[in-house]
Order: sequence, then structure tokens, then C-alpha cells
Amino acid sequence: MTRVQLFVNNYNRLAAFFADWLSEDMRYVMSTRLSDAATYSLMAGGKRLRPALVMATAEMLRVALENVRGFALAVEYIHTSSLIHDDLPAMDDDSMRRGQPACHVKYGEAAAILTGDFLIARAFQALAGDVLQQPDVCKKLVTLLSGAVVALCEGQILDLDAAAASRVDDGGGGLGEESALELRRRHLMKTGALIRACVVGPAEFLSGSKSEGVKYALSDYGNCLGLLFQITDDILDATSTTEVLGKSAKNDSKQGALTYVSLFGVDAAKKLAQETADQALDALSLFGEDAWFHRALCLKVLERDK
Ligand code: GRG
Repeated sequence: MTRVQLFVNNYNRLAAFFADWLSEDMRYVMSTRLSDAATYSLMAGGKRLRPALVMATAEMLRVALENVRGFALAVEYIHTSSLIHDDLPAMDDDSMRRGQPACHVKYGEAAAILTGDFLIARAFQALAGDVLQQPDVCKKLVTLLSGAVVALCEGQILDLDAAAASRVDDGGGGLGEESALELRRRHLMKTGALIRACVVGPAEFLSGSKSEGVKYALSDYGNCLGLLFQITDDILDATSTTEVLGKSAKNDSKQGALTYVSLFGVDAAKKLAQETADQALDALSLFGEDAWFHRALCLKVLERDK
């Protein structure tokens, strides 16, 4: 079996595990229009990158998979809530998500806002209600995840402000040249913080003198991977199609969003993606052969088509 096949099989194995956890967890939710909308968005066929990262990192660190069940559910709930809110007319205003009408298109704006709120609460319910969780580990995971949600919100408002300022700039005056450093900071908050939390979270189960070094390396890796993911997202928005992406292509330029592509062009963005993937691979060196899945994942993200 080739490395690529091994990676795909392993990713599918983790995604199947997660699908069982998800349907089990959603069974305990009262059936209302809100839970229907949440189920609609959750089951629409996302890539499950974030729970896969949690689970693969747990396996790399030899933390039992069952231990990260609540955390893996929580990150996918947070991620899905952020997508629902991101698609709203007041934000990125996209009518398609995960290959189907966005939550607010199907259920209305009020229900979509509430569904996002509901999923944030469900995330912390899944995490804190996990009976396998030791209280001290649970506290660390809640701290990590809530910090990521704060960063997500802050990154999003900075993004919206930058887009609004660039629209003013088109008419003369306004933002002017945004530095690559500011864009990197926004990407790290909006996308990187949750991805970083996914790979650092499983290390909270470790104890002993080596755990701080492990967390440090994972944090570095998570930041690079998050950045890489957002750069490739920017490139795909500009170069792919709505059919392939399952969400509206060219939406960034429609919204006047500032991305690596709008600031520097596709070729420079691709070069930066390659450099960022190399940095992510470097950050994994501490884990040797045990990091094979993450290495393959970095290359997959670099070359992804959706
Ligand atoms: C409600 C938690 C919450 C936050 C509010 C709206 C918002 C603040 C933040 C939006 C952040 C955002 C949408 C960042 C983009 C991240 C990104 C590249 C998402 C696409 O992820 P994929 O491709 O999606 O993994 P799938 O559908 O495959 O899961």
C-alpha cells in the first residue's frame, strides 16, 4: 500500500469513528427546528478536518481515542457554528455551504443565528459532559477551546473591518496597503486558532517533564497548518469553482476581502503556501516517524482541491 493510500484509509477510519460519535451525541438533543437546522449543517458533508486532527494527534501521542471524544465533537460544533454565522448576509453573505443551501437560506436568518449559538453551547456541553474527562484536563481543554473561539471572533471582526476599509479605499482614501504581517495575524486568529487547539488539545492528557516541549512543538505546527489551510482557502476561492468547492467561488473578491491572493496574486500565494507547509513539516520533527499522518496531511492540504 502506498503512503497516500495509507493516509486516505486512516483519514476515512477516523472520519467513520467520528460519524458514530456525532450521531450518538445528537440523539440526546430534543427535536426542534433548531436541532433540525444544526443536524442539517453538521451532516452536510464537511471534510471533518478538525476532529481528524484531534484524533490523529491523540493516536500520535498514544492517548486513547475515547478520551478525546468530547473534544473532537466540540471542535466540529464550534467550526460548524462559525461557518453558519460566516455565511449570514451581515458577514460573508454566501448562499451555499458544504454543497447545499446555507443554513440561513434553508431555515431563515433568525434560526441560523440561533443554530450557531446553539452549537457553541453544545460544544462546551459535549466537552464538559464527557464522563471520561478528568476535571483538571477538562478545565485545560475548556480554556484552550474558549480561547480559540475568542480568537475566531476577533479574527472575523478584523477581517470584516479590513474588507470594509479596502472598499472605502477603492473610492479614494481608507486602508491603503495592508502589510503581510497584519494579514498573517488575522488568518492565524480566524482560522489558525481552532486548528492549533485541535492539535494542542490531546497533549493536555500528557503529564511529565516532556509534555511542555510536546505542546510547544504542536502549537508551532498548529499555527503553520492553520495558516497553510487559510492560504490554500484563499487560492481555491480565486481559482476553483462553486461546484467543486461546495460554497460560492470568487466570494472573497465579491466581498472585497483582503487575502494573500488579492494582495499579492495567485503565484505569490502558492509560493507562500509551499514555504508554510515546509515550516509545518519542520515543526513536526520532534515526533519522528510517529508524525507520518500529519506529514501526509500537510501535503494534502497544500495540494487540496476543496
Ligand atoms: C460562531 C464560533 C463562532 C464564531 C463567529 C463567523 C466567525 C465568528 C468566524 C468565521 C471564521 C471562519 C469561517 C474562518 C474560515 C475558516 C475556514 C477556512 C473554513 C473552511 O473550513 P473547511 O474547508 O470546511 O474545513 P468544511 O465544510 O470542510 O468543514
